Amino acid sequence: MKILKQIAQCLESGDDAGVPPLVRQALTEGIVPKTILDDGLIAGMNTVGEKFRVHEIFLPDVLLAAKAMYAGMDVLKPLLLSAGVSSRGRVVIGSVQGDLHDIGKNLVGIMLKGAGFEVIDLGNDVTAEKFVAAAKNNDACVIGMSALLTTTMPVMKEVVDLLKKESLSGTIKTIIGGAPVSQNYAGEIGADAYGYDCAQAVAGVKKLAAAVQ
Ligand code: B1M
Repeated sequence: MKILKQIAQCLESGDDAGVPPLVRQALTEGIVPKTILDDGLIAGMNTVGEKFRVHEIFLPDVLLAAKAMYAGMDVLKPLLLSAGVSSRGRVVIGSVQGDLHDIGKNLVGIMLKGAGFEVIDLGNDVTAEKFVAAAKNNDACVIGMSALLTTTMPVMKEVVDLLKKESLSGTIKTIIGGAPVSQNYAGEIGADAYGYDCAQAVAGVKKLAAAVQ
């Protein structure tokens, strides 16, 4: 669809004022929010990542694209939230220590809220100790961790290990996600679930919450 391509291109050029009207236009054309998110905004961001990887663009360009991504997400957020039902349980989320990437984590938070979970968002650069303390203090049933860097992924294992050490693995479950993370990695570190995208994150959290409640 032409409009989705336009959204992706506008995001790639870092035009944060241009993206929202295009997203609204896509909605009036009857395209569902999830498609606009996946095939417009995220598709554009993936191209940005590829161009950055091959040094075709640089960090300031990526920052501008991130700003444009957030401008588009602001339009979709109320629509993604509207499916909400009463609380299914509390989930602590965050991007792991050393990681400042928070767009994917924020999307996961929006979708979880939309699915009826209470979300405690610790932001980015979150230590293992902070994840576990927040889950304990808030009586959360799941910790959701996001990592976009290969260098920060190991913090996920620290969280899993800390839960084990404090004998909390039975009552607080873990789910991980982010571009460098995989189902295999989840198995390797002993995390309870892996989400490829925010929709899978919601499905995974639902299963984990049902298992501990
Ligand atoms: Co950075 N960056 N970045 N960056 N950045 C990547 C990740 C990179 C792959 C780019 C590249 O080289 N091609 C690369 C990592 C290489 C690696 O480790 N293998 C990289 C690098 C190197 C860096 C710096 C080191 C660059 C530098 O300083 N020289 C630096 C590190 C900063 C730090 O964190 N300490 C850096 C900085 C930045 C910005 C600040 C400029 C900006 C982030 C802004 C922000 O988040 N507020 C940025 C961005 C935007 C990117 C790319 C281009 C896009 C990431 C993104 O937001 N994607 C990225 C390239 C890429 O991923 N293609 C890149 C859109 C988002 C919706 O997708 O977060 O993957 P994502 O989330 C998905 C799924 O992964 C999943 O659901 C979402 C979709 O539904 N998901 C979960 C995510 N979390 C989940 C949790 C779950 C379940 C699913 O359960 C809990």
